[in-house]
Order: sequence, then structure tokens, then C-alpha cells
Amino acid sequence: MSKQGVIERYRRHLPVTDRTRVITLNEGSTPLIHAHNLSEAIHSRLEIWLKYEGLNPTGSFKDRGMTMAITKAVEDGFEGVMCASTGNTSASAAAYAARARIKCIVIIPEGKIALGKLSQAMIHGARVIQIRGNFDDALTLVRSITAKHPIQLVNSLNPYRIEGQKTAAFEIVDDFDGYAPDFHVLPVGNAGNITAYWKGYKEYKTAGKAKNLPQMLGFQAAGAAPIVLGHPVPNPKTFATAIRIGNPASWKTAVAARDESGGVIGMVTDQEIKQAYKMIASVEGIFAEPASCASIAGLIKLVKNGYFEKAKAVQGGRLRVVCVLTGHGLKDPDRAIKVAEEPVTIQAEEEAVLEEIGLLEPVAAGA
Ligand code: AN7
Repeated sequence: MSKQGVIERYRRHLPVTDRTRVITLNEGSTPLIHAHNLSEAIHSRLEIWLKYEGLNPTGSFKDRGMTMAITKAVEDGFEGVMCASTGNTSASAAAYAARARIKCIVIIPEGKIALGKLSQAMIHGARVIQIRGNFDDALTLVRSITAKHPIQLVNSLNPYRIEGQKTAAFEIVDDFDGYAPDFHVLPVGNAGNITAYWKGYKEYKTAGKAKNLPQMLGFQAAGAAPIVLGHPVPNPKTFATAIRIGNPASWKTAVAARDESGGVIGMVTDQEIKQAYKMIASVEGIFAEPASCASIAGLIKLVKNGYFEKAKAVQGGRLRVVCVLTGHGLKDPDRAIKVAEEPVTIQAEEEAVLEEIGLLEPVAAGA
């Protein structure tokens, strides 16, 4: 069967009726990839799986929530939507709004979103407004404006966003034949995604479709870690621009997900994120944007701290861990080029190439 969007796939679990006109780009049903090499490299007791959300139509997990939010905005008669964004939400909103033929306005922090994401919002025809401020300032503006004008807010404060995003938890359980993983690891920015996953796992368990619940392990960047620190961060800093957020909208529900599941919300440094970013690309062949790799960095950190030593696997044997890779690496090629080895430039000659790759002994000078 060709891939259907998440609303069709999980219709019974979502707030739609037979008359709802579904706005979709066939998002979801993303691959859950067994990361053998990573598992071996970091801890033999862990069976690590990667939920590669970068393979959604606009390159991030945001499409799951956006298909719902735009579908409902159209159903409710809105002719325009608006969001604040660190990049991916704006790319997704712009694409789905274009498909629905409604207006889209995005407010972004000037100079702080990855070029790929900016290009998406622009080419899909959104009205792109950059502010001299950060994501939190942008969200404050959007909340105020959408409260007073007939424009639908499509940030994750919009409950339909969470409804759509919870489908990723359903997919994971379906892929594991009715079991949730022992641990679910993901990056935390505005905290909508951790809220959505936890809601999805709980609903699937209540519906009798999941036998267990995972422990939720969320990671913020150390320079933008309000939930870990217990207070808003007025001037958040991290090279993982997607999660450069100092006052998450879904703070309370993120803490609830952590506490109800017996999990952790921790933080990782930019250095740790960078290492994980390179590692996942070089040992598994999977390119995820920096923010996504906060999940891998966090997992590595917990392993080093002995976090998993006493843990028991629900199905016996190895501990099953799912790390969500929230966005595609191609969103932000500048970062990749900065952290990777530079290519060499040589003459267009076979000998020169052979020498470069070590298949030719260099001719000693004066020989
Ligand atoms: C790749 O696009 O907030 O904790 O405005 O793009 O649900 O916010 C993006 C967030 C993780 C954090 N990984 O998810 C936005 C935005 C990537 C992201 C997050 C984001 P939430």
C-alpha cells in the first residue's frame, strides 16, 4: 500500500469526522531503523532504534502536527494561520498552508534559523517576518495577535498539533508489535513533542494496543535548558538553533511526562551534541540536524553515568531504546561543513588521485 498520511492511518484516534477535508502531504510512517553500530559503540546492553523523522515531507516531525492543525484550521473556517518558529514549524506551516490555499505568516528570530528552513518558508509563499528578538519573543507576539484577530495559531499550543504528533508513538508501538520501547529519548525545545509522545503512548495503552509504557528521556541544550534549571532562560544560546528556546510553552506537560514515566529531562553541551551529530552520520549513515542529535548525546551521557545499569527490559534481554531524530541534516548543511573534514582539491590526474588515497607511493624528490 502506498503511504497514507497520519490522519488516514490513525483516524480513529484523532478528532476528525467523515466530512473533514484532510490536508495532507502523506506525512508519517517514517522508518524505525535499528542502529547496530551505535548500540555496539556505546553500550552492548542497549538495542538502539532511530525514528527518522527527517524523512517527513518537509524534513521534520512537525508535519505530523501540521496536517492536523491545518486540516482543522480549514474546517473551522480560518483563512490564515500564524506561528513563531526556530525554523521547522515555519517550514511545515508554510507547506501545508500552501496546499490548503490559505495564508501563512511566520515570525522568526533574525539570523538564527537554518538556511534550509528559511528557504522552505519562503518558497512555499509564507509571509516571513524576522524579528530582532528570540523564539520566545516571537511566540509572545504570535499569541497576542492570534488572540485578537481571526488568524489561527499553529504553534504546539494549538492542541491539534499535539494530536497529530502523538501518531509517532503509535507507529513505534505498531512497529514493535504492541510493545513500547523501554526508553524513549528525544530533544526538548518548546516541549510539544515530548508532550505528544507521552499522550500517544498512554492513549495506545488505554486502547489496549500497547502492553507497556516507556520511560521518557528528554534533552535540552545546556545553554537553553530552562526545564532542567527550573527557571526560564532569558537569553538562550546553543548552536542547535532548533531548540534555542528559553521558556517552553509546554513546560508543565513535559515535566508531567518525565515524572509519570519515571524518566529524566537532562541537558547536553554543544560539544556533546556536535560529537553525537558526527557520530550518527559516520557510524550509521544517517544525517540528522544538530538539535535532533541532542537525543543521541543525552543517551551517551546517561550510559557514561551508569543510568542503565539497574534497568530491566520489559521483554527480557536487551533494553530497547528509541531515539527520535526530529529533523533532516540537509536542513542545515552549513553546520555539517563546519564540523566535518574539508575536501582536498588536486589536479585532474589519475596519479594525483591515487597518491591522495594512498594507492601510490609518492616519488621521492631527487630520486
Ligand atoms: C529538529 O520549529 O520549536 O520540544 O519552531 O525543530 O516539540 O519544541 C522546533 C523544535 C526538536 C524541539 N528537534 O521540539 C520550531 C521548533 C527539531 C526541532 C525540536 C524542534 P519541541
